[in-house]
Amino acid sequence: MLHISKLLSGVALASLLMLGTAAAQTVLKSSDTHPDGYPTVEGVKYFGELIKERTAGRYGVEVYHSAQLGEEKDTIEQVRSGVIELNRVSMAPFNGTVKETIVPALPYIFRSEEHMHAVMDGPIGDQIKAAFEPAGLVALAFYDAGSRSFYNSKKPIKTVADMKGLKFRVIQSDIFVDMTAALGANATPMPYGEVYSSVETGVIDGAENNFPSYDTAKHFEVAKFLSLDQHTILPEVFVMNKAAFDKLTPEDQALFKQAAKDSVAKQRELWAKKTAESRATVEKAGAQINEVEKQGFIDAMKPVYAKHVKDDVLKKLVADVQAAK
Ligand code: GTR
Repeated sequence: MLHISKLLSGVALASLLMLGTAAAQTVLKSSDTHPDGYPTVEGVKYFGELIKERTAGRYGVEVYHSAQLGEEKDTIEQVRSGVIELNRVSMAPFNGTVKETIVPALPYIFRSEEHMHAVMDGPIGDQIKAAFEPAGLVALAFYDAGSRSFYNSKKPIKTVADMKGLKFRVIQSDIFVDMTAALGANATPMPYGEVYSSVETGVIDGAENNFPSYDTAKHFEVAKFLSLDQHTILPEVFVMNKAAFDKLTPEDQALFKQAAKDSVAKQRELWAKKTAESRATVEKAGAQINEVEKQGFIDAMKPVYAKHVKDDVLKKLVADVQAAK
């Protein structure tokens, strides 16, 4: 008897130990353009650990990082059609389909990262999240992406006049195209994965992004002048295919939403750390970073607002964001 109970507890222990590493019963696929270890990849992995733990292994997540499933725009189609269940992307590529995402993508709409957090963590953020549903998606969380600035291979940009004639790759959104044009430069939207070689071969002079992207995609190697105009403080979005979400029980839906919320704190912590590390890395590698005369950039954005903030819904949202403390 003693032997059997010992044996049984041994088996129980072994299966308990396995729970941590064994695959979940239903593994949800998630895409990310960034490499393993990048704060967004780690944020989604953390979400996966939480749901696995909280559903006792019924659900888990596999993150396909490093654009294994394709460039961002293609993976957005995959999550909308249900080929994959989850995706972590920028909100800029949604500007044409989910109009409310235009608001956080507007240049200089946020006064600081704190202002962005206050807005996106509150009712305005909820309104933007809800706007994803008609596009077949449930927005589970917003993740930090710092601020985006221009970098190029030619020279430091100090004033708007320095932008004249430069060719930049911008993220795939008309707002970014129009913003760059309003600054006197030329914009080409193209997939993220093509930026490095396009700068290297001189097809473009540079691009725009945050410190962790500038670092991990190695753009600093080919475009060493980074000018901190900080045109947007646009957060990322973590979405789920709506049909897949609707199939969950109400309890599991609440559990997924809570896990996503809990992963935000983790991602923000990782983001702050990675931003500092990336800045140090690129500076050490010879990147030249400078401040710009920002007011000139802010003033130049009037036509972008005039063109993209047209209907009453967007006008009210913009006013609400500006009024938020
Ligand atoms: C990054 C963002 C990516 C991708 C990329 C880009 O900051 O995290 O999702 O949108 O920018 O510029 O394409």
